[in-house]
Amino acid sequence: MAVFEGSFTVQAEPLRFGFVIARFNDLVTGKLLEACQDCLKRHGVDTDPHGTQVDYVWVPGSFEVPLMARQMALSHRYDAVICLGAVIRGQTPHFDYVAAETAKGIAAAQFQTGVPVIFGILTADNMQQALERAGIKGNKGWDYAMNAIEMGSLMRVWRASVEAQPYQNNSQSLPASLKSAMPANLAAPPEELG
Ligand code: INI
Repeated sequence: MAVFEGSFTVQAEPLRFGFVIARFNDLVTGKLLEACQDCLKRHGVDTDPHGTQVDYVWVPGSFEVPLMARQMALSHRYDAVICLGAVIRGQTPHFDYVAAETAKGIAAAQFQTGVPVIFGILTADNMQQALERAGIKGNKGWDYAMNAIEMGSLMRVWRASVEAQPYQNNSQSLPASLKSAMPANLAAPPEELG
């Protein structure tokens, strides 16, 4: 058996990241983005939008984030997609809808595509609390970038191992009772889902 882990050291083959950033509350999302970029840069990633490692997509609000995150993940251009948003209670009576649908949508994008999609959506009771988590007391953006590096590199390690033993051979080695219980969409590699 084996242990699979992501790594934070610069790799021979550079990781690629896609950002989806909500403009709503951009005072907060801009600060989250700055910390993400700082973290990625310090881990050897070229964050220049004209470079080859990072793309940036801006959307109106957090509610629109999952749609773009899913599209970006489906493109298979990225090792991980990082979603940034700030949903603040008190600014709107539909806080609960926006927060819940954004979380569900991001989880679905990740499960449906097999690409790590980082949940960088801050939920806070007020702007003060949001800003405290986006620069005043600390910045969650740094953590989101670390999560993206770890998951992106873990998936490369995982795929390299799976490629050494092709997926179909793995499923053929399963007992017949498990194979027949496996839904068709799980019996295919994630790349074939769409
Ligand atoms: N979008 C946010 O990202 N944060 C919020 O706090 C927020 N509030 O408070 O309403 C918000 N609303 C906009 C929403 O995300 C959509 O852009 C809009 O409903 C159009 O679909």
